[in-house]
Amino acid sequence: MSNSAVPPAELLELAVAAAEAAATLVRDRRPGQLQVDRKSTATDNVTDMDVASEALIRSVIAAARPDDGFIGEESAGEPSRAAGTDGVTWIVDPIDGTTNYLYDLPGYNISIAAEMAGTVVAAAVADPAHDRIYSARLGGGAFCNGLPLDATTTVTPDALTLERALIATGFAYSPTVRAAQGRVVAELLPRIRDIRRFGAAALDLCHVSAGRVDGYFEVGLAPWDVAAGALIAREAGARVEAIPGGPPLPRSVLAAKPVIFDALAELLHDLGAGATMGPSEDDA
Ligand code: LIP
Repeated sequence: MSNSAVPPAELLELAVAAAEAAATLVRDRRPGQLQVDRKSTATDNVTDMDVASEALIRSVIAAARPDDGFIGEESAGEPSRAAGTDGVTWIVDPIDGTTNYLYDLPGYNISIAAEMAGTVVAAAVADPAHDRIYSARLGGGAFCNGLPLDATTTVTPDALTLERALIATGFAYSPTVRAAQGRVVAELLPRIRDIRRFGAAALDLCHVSAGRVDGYFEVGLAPWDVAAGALIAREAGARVEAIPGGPPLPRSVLAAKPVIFDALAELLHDLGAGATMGPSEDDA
């Protein structure tokens, strides 16, 4: 099947179905004791449920579309798995926010994006703890449980300025990168309303989409952390770009309401937020 013959609406329906199936699995079949393995550092973990979730998503997608490519966080080291033959590639984080999941905290999610010719055209992010499914199709708007999302919504009638903005961020797993990120946050904190660290990039982007935070930035992310959430945030009316002075998307991401985007981008540039991860550091 050629690219032009794949309707994004069909990909969106499949993304939502796979995300719902995985959400039910990880929430309702969570074992009493998770099996935990180490990844890049001692605090970067994968559980048996991350692996089971990815296998389920992969099987749901393959049953409907066997010729699509697939890039999943837990099988990313297996190059043969990425290749597809029909121009559609799925980018999947089977549990984004694994630390939240490990500690049985809300805030983990399942993130699924469908990409065609390098552009994400359909996305679903499931938030099992709150029974929410965020979704978007390129040019079709963003939704949460079927209701439209508007990232430009503000919580007070005053014009939003940087000093009134609530900003989410995240930290890399590498201790040296974290130290640099902590220094940036220390400088940022007195210049904004407050900081939030929810612990899952895809949901951070969904919070931007819903106007629950005014902006979000992070360095050191991987494609599966950003692919779905970035489309949802853009379709909800947020601006989503790399951090000025930082690595390109998806390695660094800045998502914010348009009204504060430029001011936040300039401040993050001045604080060196994009440079907290050295070029040789691979922390995703
Ligand atoms: C995590 C992100 C989180 C970020 C972590 C990590 P994982 O993804 O979503 O926000 O700060 O460094 O990348 O590892 O839980 O899938």
